[in-house]
Amino acid sequence: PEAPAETETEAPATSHEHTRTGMSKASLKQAYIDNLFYIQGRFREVATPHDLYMAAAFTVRDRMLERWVKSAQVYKSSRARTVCYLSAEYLLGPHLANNLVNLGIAEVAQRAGEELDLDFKAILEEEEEPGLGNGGLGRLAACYMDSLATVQIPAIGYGIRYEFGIFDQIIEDGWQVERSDTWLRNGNPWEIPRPKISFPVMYGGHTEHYRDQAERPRVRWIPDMVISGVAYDTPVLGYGVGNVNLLRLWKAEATESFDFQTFNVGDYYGAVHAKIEAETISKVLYPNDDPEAGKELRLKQQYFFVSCSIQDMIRLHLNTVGPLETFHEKFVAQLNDTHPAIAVAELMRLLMDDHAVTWDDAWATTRATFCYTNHTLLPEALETWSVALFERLLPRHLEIIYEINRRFLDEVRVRYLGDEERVARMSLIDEAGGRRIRMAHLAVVGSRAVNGVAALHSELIKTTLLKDFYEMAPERFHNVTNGVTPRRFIVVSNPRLAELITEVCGHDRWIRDLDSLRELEAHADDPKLQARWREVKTAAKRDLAVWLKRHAGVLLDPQTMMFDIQAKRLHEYKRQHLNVLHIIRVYQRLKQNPNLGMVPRAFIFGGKAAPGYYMAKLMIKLINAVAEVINNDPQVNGYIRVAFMPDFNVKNGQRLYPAADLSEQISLAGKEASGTGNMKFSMNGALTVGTLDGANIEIREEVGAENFFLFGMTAEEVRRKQDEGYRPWDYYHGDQELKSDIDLIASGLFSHGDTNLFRPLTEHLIHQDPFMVLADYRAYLECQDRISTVYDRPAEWDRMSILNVARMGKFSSDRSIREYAERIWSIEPQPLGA
Ligand code: F58
Repeated sequence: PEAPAETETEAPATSHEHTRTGMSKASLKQAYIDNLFYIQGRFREVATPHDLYMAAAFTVRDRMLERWVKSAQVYKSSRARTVCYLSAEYLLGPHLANNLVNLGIAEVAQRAGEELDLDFKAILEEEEEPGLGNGGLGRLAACYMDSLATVQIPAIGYGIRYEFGIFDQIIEDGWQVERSDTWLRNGNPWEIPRPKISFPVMYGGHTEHYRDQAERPRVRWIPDMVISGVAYDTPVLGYGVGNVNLLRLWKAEATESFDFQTFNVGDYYGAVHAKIEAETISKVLYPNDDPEAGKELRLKQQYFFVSCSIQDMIRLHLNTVGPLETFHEKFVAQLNDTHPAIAVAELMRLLMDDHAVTWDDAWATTRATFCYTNHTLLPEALETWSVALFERLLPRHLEIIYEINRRFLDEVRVRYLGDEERVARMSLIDEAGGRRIRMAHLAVVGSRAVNGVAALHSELIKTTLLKDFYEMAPERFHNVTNGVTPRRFIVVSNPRLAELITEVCGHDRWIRDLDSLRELEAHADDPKLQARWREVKTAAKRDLAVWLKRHAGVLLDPQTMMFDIQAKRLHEYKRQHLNVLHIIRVYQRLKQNPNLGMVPRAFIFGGKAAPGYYMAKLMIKLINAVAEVINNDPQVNGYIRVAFMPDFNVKNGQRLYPAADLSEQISLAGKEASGTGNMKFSMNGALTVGTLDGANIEIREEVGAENFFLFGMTAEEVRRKQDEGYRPWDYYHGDQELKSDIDLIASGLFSHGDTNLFRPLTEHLIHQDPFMVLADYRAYLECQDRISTVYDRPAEWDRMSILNVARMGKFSSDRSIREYAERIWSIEPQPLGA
């Protein structure tokens, strides 16, 4: 089965109580035992934990496949308009628990497991997550896949089946050490290989211009390398519905004809080499959260999955709906950042070169197909590729980009007579220095809609990054504030909270209609609810404490300590070092006054640093160094402890969000496009300490300013201060406590007397401080003091926590997807019953 538009499938005659796919406890038990035997070749007594997991996975998968076939048939016969989400990353997290919840059989499956004497929790723990993404952008794609299915929008997610996902992080001597992620080692029960769905992908060579039989000018691309992309399909089931969408990830392989025929006949070693080179393309995810310019393999990856995906869309369209003129009516393609932006040139190429469509018609179709989401304003994260690299790798696409640019710039000239500066600014080619292609400009010019991911971010796009484009076509600019799926981030990860909410509301409709959490508001002051709310939180903290004891060797007291958590990629703009400065301040206060009656706190961090990002790695070392001193100082360690959770990923994130009292969202205003961790924490009853950045602003609006701990400069104030000439040195000398905190790091206290270790960090703060840590330091400390005061008044804190959850409806990714569907995609739900 292939949703949503496959031709070759007929539904088998199965019903929900068919022995193989029944949903009753008895059917589940029987199916489980059968799968253990017929798929794993084991029976209970000799099965390994992994066998037990695989049997559970196949039992769940069978139940999804039945719904998948039905979805494919309905979508096909209704010729449903379909969204294609193009993303180089999907940070999916473990499937099993999520699919059980979406199928609505989590409880019955648990009971079935108990009757089979299985350790249900251990089985769930056994799953290795597909870490096919770096951070927020990849996780957003995964949340959107869940919501697309749940709100019943026909969709295909296209991406890359990396053999090695984001590296595993271990901490050695306080430093991050990377280990390769081998998620496919034991097989992946959730994917179905489709060897017959494969496409050639070409690289290099040259182009030839010729006239076809009708004397039309045509172009042919003669590549010097051809590889093949093979589809691997993962079904994505919506919550409480019958809709199953398709996540189609491409694996790179050598083409048979290439390695054994076209390529040097008889040259066995050469052929094997070609195979390795081809397979390299989908081998590993780039672990950087900002692109290093000029990585040839990265461009190869991007083009690889884009080309396969666009070829697949054309195939599906020709198989079902018909002529290419209506391609954009059948499909809308969402570009998740600029990584797939080459799709604009690829669709043009395929329409013109392979299907003899004229430039004007191809352009009209292309422009009507694509939409582009921007996820960053940081200049170093904006993708550009050197023209020279393009010429070498994608010569035909370079020609097409030049022609798009020529026509586009002519429009600009006619619109803004004589404004050649504007023409240079808007060009797809950056002519300054080495000539480079601006992928964001290609994405904008080739799309009918552009959006940012939170209100502030979308405004900044219009006034800074894409100002010229906005002035030319304001109607194409939108905002769609990010969201996260409450299935994974409440129901799966925090079952105690989910149960309590359901009990208080008297229904579980909130899981698909998060706005209905508002019903909790009426109970926010109820002492009985507050007590239970607190119990739920403490239980989650206890779980986390047990885990951290085991995996980080730190002992935290869930009963007395406030859990203050910052979990996200390590980056200077996210300002983990601001958090550390606060910890050091509290430490110094305690040392000066050991009887200071303070609220005990556990400061918990999690996050990976890009392997080549020196400063981020040094921040991890600093956190661990501070942890070592504080946790071993008996004078203070009854009050404060510091823990670094190793290997923050989706699975480990699910342990953190439920256990947080306080969520740290402290980026410099204007730098975090949206943030989504902020939403996950708040949905689980954490209060936020945050700046007016990204979606924090909207979270504060929703939960109420009185239920949010705000500090720091606004984006506007940041800009002004930068324009005036920011001088961190003045802050350093103007604030005794700040100076003494930084000096304490520099003194060698946290580095066994080594005064050099952290010098790059402290010096950088004092002299450059590009993210204005020092300017926001004082406001942050004052805010943290207010937080401690409120935490000391449980009734007040609990009320605020309940109200945070009650008012998080807006941040369900279901809402985001509905906005995309209505405002950007013009696409209607296709309801299918569960
Ligand atoms: C993130 N970007 C934003 N990029 O930083 C965050 O504010 C936002 O909430 C999230 O996107 C979702 O919109 C992000 O995660 C990456 O990881 C890219 C990986 C590939 C290289 C470029 C950055």
